[in-house]
Amino acid sequence: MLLKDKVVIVTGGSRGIGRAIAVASAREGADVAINYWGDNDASYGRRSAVEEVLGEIEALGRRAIAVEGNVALPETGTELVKRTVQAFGKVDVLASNAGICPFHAFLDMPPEVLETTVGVNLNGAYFVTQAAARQMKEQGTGGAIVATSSISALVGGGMQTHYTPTKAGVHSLMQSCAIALGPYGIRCNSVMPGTIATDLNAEDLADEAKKAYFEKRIPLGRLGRPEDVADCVVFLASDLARYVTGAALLVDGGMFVNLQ
Ligand code: RM4
Repeated sequence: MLLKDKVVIVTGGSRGIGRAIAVASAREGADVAINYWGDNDASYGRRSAVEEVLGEIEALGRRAIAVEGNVALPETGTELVKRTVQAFGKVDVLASNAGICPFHAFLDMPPEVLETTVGVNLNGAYFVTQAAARQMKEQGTGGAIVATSSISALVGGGMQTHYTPTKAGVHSLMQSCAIALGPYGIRCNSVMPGTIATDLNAEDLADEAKKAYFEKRIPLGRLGRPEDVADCVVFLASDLARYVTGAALLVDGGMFVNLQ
């Protein structure tokens, strides 16, 4: 039980990688607070998805709450931490995972698409990390923060000019927070998922040629699964990584290093 009796917050916890992190944390003994964003787009935090993941966690014998909110708003992180402490008495781990990637060309990128993506992916990570770190500092028993950056922090994407800078920023945020929060025993690291099959990229990967390109480019021969990332987040959140902070872990099946 790598996270026995820990309290874990997961943003974007109702789907994809976030959902896998929430369930993996519960499997390792944690109680879990998930954040979700009940947008007018049914694919964002649809209530049924939230109920499913809460049910999965409770079926593992752990407690779970769901708190709706757009992480791009500073008050969301504050409310999320408050509700978590009210429910479970503390915060030990933050998985700052919420993120969007509305693929779009650069030359006609609407300002609002850029602003929304930066707001959720980078500003949101900043605000939630700040809120969780304040609580961890007050508790005085350290903590672990794991951000979902991306392989896109290291490489570009022609349809992701608004997105890749946010993932580079999330990685850099963890490096700086590792320094700022180290004195309080709070570790900050990021995972860098490669191409993981989730609803974030389902439309993009519906292009069979693109999917085949990725599978050929990945030495392990398959797209990633959310669980592949979640287990790495659990490692970085656990005491197995007690001397790891300011680091980044590529979880990409070898794609990044595969030029030829
Ligand atoms: C990742 C990477 C993947 C893409 C997701 C949405 O950073 O670029 O290829 O599917 O973003």
